[in-house]
Amino acid sequence: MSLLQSWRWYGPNDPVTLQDVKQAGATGIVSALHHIPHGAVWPLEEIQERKRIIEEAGLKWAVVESVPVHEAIKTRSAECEKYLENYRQSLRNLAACGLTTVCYNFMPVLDWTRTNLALEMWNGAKALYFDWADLAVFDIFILKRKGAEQDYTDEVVQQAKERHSSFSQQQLDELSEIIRMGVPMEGFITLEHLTASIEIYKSIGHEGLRDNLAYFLGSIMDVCEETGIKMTIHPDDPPYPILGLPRIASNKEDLLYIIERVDRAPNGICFCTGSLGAGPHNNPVEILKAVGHRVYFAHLRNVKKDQSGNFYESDHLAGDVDMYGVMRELVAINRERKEPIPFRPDHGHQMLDDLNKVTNPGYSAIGRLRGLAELRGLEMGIEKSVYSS
Ligand code: DNO
Repeated sequence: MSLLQSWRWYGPNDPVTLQDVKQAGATGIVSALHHIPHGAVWPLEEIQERKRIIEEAGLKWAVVESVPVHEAIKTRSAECEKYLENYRQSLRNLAACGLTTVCYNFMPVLDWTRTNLALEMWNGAKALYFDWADLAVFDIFILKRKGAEQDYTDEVVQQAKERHSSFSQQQLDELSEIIRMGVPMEGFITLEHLTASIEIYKSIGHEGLRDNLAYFLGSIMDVCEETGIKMTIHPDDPPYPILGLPRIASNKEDLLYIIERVDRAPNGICFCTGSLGAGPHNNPVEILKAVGHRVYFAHLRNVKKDQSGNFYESDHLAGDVDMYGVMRELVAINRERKEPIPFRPDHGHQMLDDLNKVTNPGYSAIGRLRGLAELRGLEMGIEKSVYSS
């Protein structure tokens, strides 16, 4: 049984169509109802409608990515219980439609963070990029966070000062938007909101956030066990604290802590090689060996870091992540499963015809098609050479 080759599809507004997905060779769809406000119950009819569209195209909705966890749950504030009940109801509705693998993250306020969405590669393709000095420009001069300078090395602060004085207003506005963007369909967070959240998380801290995650998991596990839902937490991207916000899913210890603290089978992991691989402290193959029994979904992507810890998203098979090692381990884990583990080529370069199109950052068609093709080939090569000789 091979892994389930999947593809993130943002829904009917995605410029990449389901027909494109089929031509790329994926059979599983990873999708979410992005138009439902965070925290609201996902209505049964809407889930059924999305499922119908996917199935009519001859595909299968394999993973729900994501059912967002409302900030009131992450911060365990006043309306937490209401949002937990909503979350449980969304899970029940999903399960009623046969959807049982759910991805989520527990990153405070922001989802993934980059500072440039179009870093030009040597061959003209464009990649997503994270640069500490650009983040510092935003943090120190745009967000003006109290004490921000202390979170960067002197060298980065110096670089940030130089860049800040050389950037045009338009460049600064763009940088600010890029950092404040998460899932493109779900809008931007404002500077005011970000500043207020940073204050709230300061008092919660690392341990507090861990407790809030454990509380969230504890509150939904019964429903998961009753309905067969498997939850998969997405690692922090990038996997270290930024903007003074705590991070609790950034390395092997964090992931082990999460699965052991709420030690129930539905408490699983979305193994994202690109997120984990961006941390100089992480060895994704070793992490997968440690937590593989709870991995129910994988994002396969590569990154290339420089000495200062800046990184760009590299070709799927070329970068700091030992993709062969990851795939070999994933294939081994998959062989022990009754259901295939879905994986998707996570992000891809904007390339070829896609350079002339409006695409969602990281989610253009052709770069992901290339990634999927390479990853499927790698999988087949491992299957044949390791298991069928
Ligand atoms: C980025 C994605 C993330 C992921 C969420 C999961 O490309 O991997 O946005 O979907 O963090 O909740």
